[in-house]
Amino acid sequence: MNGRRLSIQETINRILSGDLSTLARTITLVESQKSEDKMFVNELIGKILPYTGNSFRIGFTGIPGAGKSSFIEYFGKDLCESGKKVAVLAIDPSSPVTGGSILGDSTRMTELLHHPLAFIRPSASNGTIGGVHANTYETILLCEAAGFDYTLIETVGIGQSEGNIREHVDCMVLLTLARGGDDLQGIKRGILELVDFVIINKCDGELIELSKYTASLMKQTMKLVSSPTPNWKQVVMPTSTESGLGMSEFLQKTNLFLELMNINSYHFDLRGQQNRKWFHRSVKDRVIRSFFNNENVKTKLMECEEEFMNKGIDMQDAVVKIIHSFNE
Ligand SMILES: Nc1nc2c(ncn2[C@@H]2O[C@H](COP(=O)(O)OP(=O)(O)OP(=O)(O)O)[C@@H](O)[C@H]2O)c(=O)[nH]1
Ligand SMILES: [Mg+2]
Repeated sequence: MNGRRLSIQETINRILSGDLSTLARTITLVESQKSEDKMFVNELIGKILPYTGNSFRIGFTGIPGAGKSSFIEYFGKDLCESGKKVAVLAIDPSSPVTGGSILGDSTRMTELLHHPLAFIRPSASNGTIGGVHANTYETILLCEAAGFDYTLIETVGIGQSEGNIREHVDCMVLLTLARGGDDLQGIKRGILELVDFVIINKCDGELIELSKYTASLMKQTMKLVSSPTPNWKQVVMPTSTESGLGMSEFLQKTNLFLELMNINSYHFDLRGQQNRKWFHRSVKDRVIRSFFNNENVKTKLMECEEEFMNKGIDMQDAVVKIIHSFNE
């Protein structure tokens, strides 16, 4: 933060009042590796927890270039035009740390970027675990405290990322492209079981027919795939952000999904499960950090490493010695 750091309470007050520059600076602290920043953020998140959980969290995944950013921009603008506040978190494991394509994402979302109801936060790839930033969950919570109605999260599909992002969101959208029947087999069933929507994107120009054909094949496939969301049958549809095909239908379907979540206690239960998982991840993370930052552990680790390399100790004995050193 520039100059004097705000107190935790002042930061919370500003976030709750929807102050976006404080939100952005706090997300930077969330992503920081400094222990003083981590302590500040941990206390802050604990205090804002009662003000979180209210956004509709949607994860978008798909191969690089499937059109995720363009889709989010189109959908996000539709939401903003209906008066909704939209936060977009773009996580891009395919780009280098300072990320050419992260800049690309921001520029691709230029219209949404300038919308007064939108907030776009690209995250560098360092710190990602399977395509999800280690601190994505905390960032979602901060956006919710700042009053966003929708949190849209973009991540590149790299196999494992879908499972990780699924733990954070209410609804998951897979964007794919027109392909022949044989290629369809290449989409892993494990991924299909995690998604609520399968979008055959770029259904325009020369690809209209093949996209529609792909959508019909995919519908057949999805009949056999169980849905991750109770009482929801996965939707398969072709779309194009160039022509606008399917985009208003997508908006309607997501509204239906949201209604369904609110009718029964699903939303409430899901938030409980998500917070519980986050609690476990956070505890694990902090235990690991405090263990490896312990001076005795650092020394013993180096000693054992030498012994191990010189074949003076086996792995199991080394582990026992290192664990014991923590309490010495
Ligand atoms: N024809 C057509 N092109 C599209 C459509 N949507 C996106 N594109 C183009 O496809 C390219 C990739 O789009 P992006 O929105 O950046 O795709 P992405 O999935 O976010 O890409 P990464 O973030 O790099 O993984 C761009 O050149 C877009 O202009 C569409 O509906 N139709
Ligand atoms: Mg993108």
